[in-house]
Amino acid sequence: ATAQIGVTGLAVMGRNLARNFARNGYTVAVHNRTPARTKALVEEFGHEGAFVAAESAEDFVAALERPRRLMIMVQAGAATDAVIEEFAPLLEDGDMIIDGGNAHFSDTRRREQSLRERGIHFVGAGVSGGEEGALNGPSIMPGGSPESYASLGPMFESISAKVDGEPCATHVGTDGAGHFVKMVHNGIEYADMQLIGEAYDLLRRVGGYTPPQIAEIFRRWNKGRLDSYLIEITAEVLAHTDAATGEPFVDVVMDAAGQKGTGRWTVQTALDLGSPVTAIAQATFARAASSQDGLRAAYRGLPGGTHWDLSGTEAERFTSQVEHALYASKLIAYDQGWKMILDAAAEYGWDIDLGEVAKIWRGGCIIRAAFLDRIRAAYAVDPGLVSLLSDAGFATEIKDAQVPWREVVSIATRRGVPVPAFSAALSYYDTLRADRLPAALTQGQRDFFGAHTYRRTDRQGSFHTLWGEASRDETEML
Ligand code: NBP
Repeated sequence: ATAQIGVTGLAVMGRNLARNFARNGYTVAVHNRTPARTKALVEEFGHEGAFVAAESAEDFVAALERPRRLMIMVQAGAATDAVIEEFAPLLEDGDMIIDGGNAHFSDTRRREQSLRERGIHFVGAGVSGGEEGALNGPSIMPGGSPESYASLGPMFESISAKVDGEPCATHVGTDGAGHFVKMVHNGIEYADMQLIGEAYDLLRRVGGYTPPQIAEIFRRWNKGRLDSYLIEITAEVLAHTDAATGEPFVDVVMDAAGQKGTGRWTVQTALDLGSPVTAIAQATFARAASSQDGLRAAYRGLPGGTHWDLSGTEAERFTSQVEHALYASKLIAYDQGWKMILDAAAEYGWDIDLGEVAKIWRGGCIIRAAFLDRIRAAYAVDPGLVSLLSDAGFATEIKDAQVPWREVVSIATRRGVPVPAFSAALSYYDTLRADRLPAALTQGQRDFFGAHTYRRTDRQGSFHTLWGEASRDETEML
């Protein structure tokens, strides 16, 4: 037994993670259901480090030093359960199974509990950064027991991305906390991408800019507070010309967005938790709407807004307004994601350090951005922040964005350019900052038709009004 870690499941992700461990000096046992993949890995990349190729499950387990660290990188869902069931009987007390796939956090909670009862540490670890990240440094979000992190942490930290010398890996919390946080990361990613898409659409349809000109605008923004991987690649995509037609690449791509499901999971889970992640939800629905061919055909050609051309100076001013609107909306989308993590932490008893989450998202993952350093700094000042807007710096930026943000949403509405995420973010902001909400009327309606009762602003207790009675008496309910 010589290997410090074993990786089973050697498709793109597993293969690259195994190579990353090996390149960092660890001896890695490698295994795959179809042995050809194991053989290919060792043949192609054996020179990169120390690999122990195992054909059978027994050989694989025997190759691992104790306590064993066995990482599963197979398809999420039934395949993961099958692989756990294959290996768990071969393991002993204190051994660790790490699932680095995109598991739903509730599956991770179930698996953790059942393996804990069998003396095995089960660690659901969110791994972000795709194929490239897995090889060169992902952001790693492990859940599971603190004891397992004491053993695995140094290894995860050594293969993870580094920002300013700090690793993008930390113990997020117990059981499913790591996969939960990875799911919210992806939800935020959906929102970030949709907001960038809306900014592009506005610059094009209202600002009158061409895709290469918008690429330049994004490059400029990427030098400021919006500095991020997603803005950087957006500029690349917009600057790209299609070789076959000579048209801007973005104009030859079908405008129907796909999804693999993590955004949907975020929204479904948010509904269960009562977390109002409206910008993330709009971004997820925007992808769904884009793929509704029949519905789009039925709506196409219906009347919309008014068109008018902007002068050169107006377009420049509008560009700066869009930057404000994008930044403010992004701030809100992140705030929604952060609050959702807090809500889940309360629900599932996780002790999650939100400043640490910002820290490990600064590198390796898709939403990596300078902005995350700001979030981290805000939590360093006040670890108990309920909202990012309670931070003085973010509060100032939201204040400065007020006029341009509202102007952009209103121009978009008048011009008939869809801005579901910009407007959801703005409405969320206006909802939460309001002194009074029409929720009072909702309560009245609910009490009227369903005797659902209401609370009063001036007295304690629960009340019901006898709506059908002439006197409309109010009754206090016990
Ligand atoms: P895939 O998700 O395509 O899974 C392929 C691997 O699963 C192969 O090794 C395959 O073995 C194995 N497998 C399957 Br399918 N069913 C199995 C079973 N019943 N028993 C044993 N092995 C089985 O691989 P991937 O794209 O490398 O992703 C791995 C995990 O990482 C997934 O959970 C994915 O969601 C997650 N993830 C992916 C990315 C990404 O960018 N691709 C990013 C982050 C996380 P075989 O070779 O014998 O068919």
